[in-house]
Amino acid sequence: MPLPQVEQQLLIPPIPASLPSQVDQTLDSCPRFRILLVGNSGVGKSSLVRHMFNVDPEKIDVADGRAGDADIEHEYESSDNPRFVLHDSKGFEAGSATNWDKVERFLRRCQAYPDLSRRVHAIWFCLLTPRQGARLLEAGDEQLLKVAIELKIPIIGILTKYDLLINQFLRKKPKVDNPEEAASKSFDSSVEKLQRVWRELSSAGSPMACVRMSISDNTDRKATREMLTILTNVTRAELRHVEGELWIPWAAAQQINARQKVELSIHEGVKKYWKDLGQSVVFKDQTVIDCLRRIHEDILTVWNFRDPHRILVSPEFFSQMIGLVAPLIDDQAKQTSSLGDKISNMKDLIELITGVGGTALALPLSAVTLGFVVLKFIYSKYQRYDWAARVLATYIVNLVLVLHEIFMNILPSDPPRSLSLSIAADALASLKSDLRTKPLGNISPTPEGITQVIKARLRFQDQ
Ligand SMILES: Nc1nc2c(ncn2[C@@H]2O[C@H](COP(=O)(O)OP(=O)(O)O)[C@@H](O)[C@H]2O)c(=O)[nH]1
Ligand SMILES: [Mg+2]
Repeated sequence: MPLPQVEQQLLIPPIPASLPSQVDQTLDSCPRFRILLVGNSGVGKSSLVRHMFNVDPEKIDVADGRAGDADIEHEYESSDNPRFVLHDSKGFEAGSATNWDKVERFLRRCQAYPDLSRRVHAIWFCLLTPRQGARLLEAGDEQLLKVAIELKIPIIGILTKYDLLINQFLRKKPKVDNPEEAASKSFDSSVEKLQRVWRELSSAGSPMACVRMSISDNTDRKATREMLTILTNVTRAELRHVEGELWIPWAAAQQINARQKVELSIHEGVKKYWKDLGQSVVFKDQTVIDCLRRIHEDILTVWNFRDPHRILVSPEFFSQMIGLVAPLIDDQAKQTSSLGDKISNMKDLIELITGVGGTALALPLSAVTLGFVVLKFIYSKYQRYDWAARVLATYIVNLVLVLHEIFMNILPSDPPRSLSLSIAADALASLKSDLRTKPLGNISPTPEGITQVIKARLRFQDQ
């Protein structure tokens, strides 16, 4: 797969306006997930944001160490991940009453907006995991909990630098023979203190959402990823009480939890473009290549990869993905004469492609290996055939699987992670090899059929 050329990118024609993005439409009412970060300077907010949203902290800084400088009104955003926006508040150290007033005023004003996109969707309340007798909450902290409860803003307690608590017990070895367990117990008792405060303030009956976090060189990366994954699940779960489908911008914004991406891909797909693939009304009169591109780009919007070279929308990647369904097209097309026999040679095919005019996506030369029948199929108008539906359904499954593979492969590297050509090529190769040993078979081209195959392949049922 050669590097996509910049000039070529400019030539990629837009998908026709008659095939509007379903995902954009869904996200239109609330395109960004808005989080208020609360926590004293140095507690680990920037590190958390860097990992969760896969952004460069240099470019989006959360008021590092500039005491008093943090303006809660400021919208911190990153061009590397357009799906989230942060507000930063310093913690409530004793005596910082003015700061507290500002936060309360800000929250009350935001939550009064009728427009969901302008409200604060969640508060991440970052507290240093207490060590040996240290206090957890400061004077103003209870006020924050009170207002969050009153305004029904999901609030999640994040106890940061958990590794330092473990270290403390490690140093006590051999007196403490299981430092991990001792740290866990100490953590639980801190959380219990927090829950006591919470119970006094909240009438809901459910405990406060709390997670531990450690992001440091002396923490196993896998352990960090597990903690971050728990935070993605807890954040999503806390949104269920809020009106609107806030989990959608959340799932698109976070860059840790592949399962949430898959679930959102399915949720959006089955609303429109994955429906009735054999009888599609929305695909009527469209060329197959545009139908595939719409499906493709909608799924990409959900995954929201940091893809500076635009590899995943390049004609090269697209033709590789078509290559995966090429055998299916070849097989079926041979058995039907459905593709219009007017086109029987390369010259006619080129006419067909150029006939679609400047709007047709030109596949790279490498795509010629796809063969005549395949090219004819994708540049022709969508037709209502069962086998065409199976091609589209198989394309969808393959794309979700390959994006999942890419996501999981880059996840272990340090953020900000960018997609590279070799990562995309490796994921494709790995999927191809999987498909050889375990072919997808005949997918039922219904939303249920597609969903079932994706989940079975990714073994989601087992979790
Ligand atoms: N040991 C340890 N250090 C951390 C952790 N999270 C952040 N740090 C470090 O603590 C310092 C402050 O972190 P930063 O994320 O900038 O905190 P912020 O001021 O709240 O944004 C940096 O040196 C981080 O590397 C953690 O979980 N464990
Ligand atoms: Mg910071």
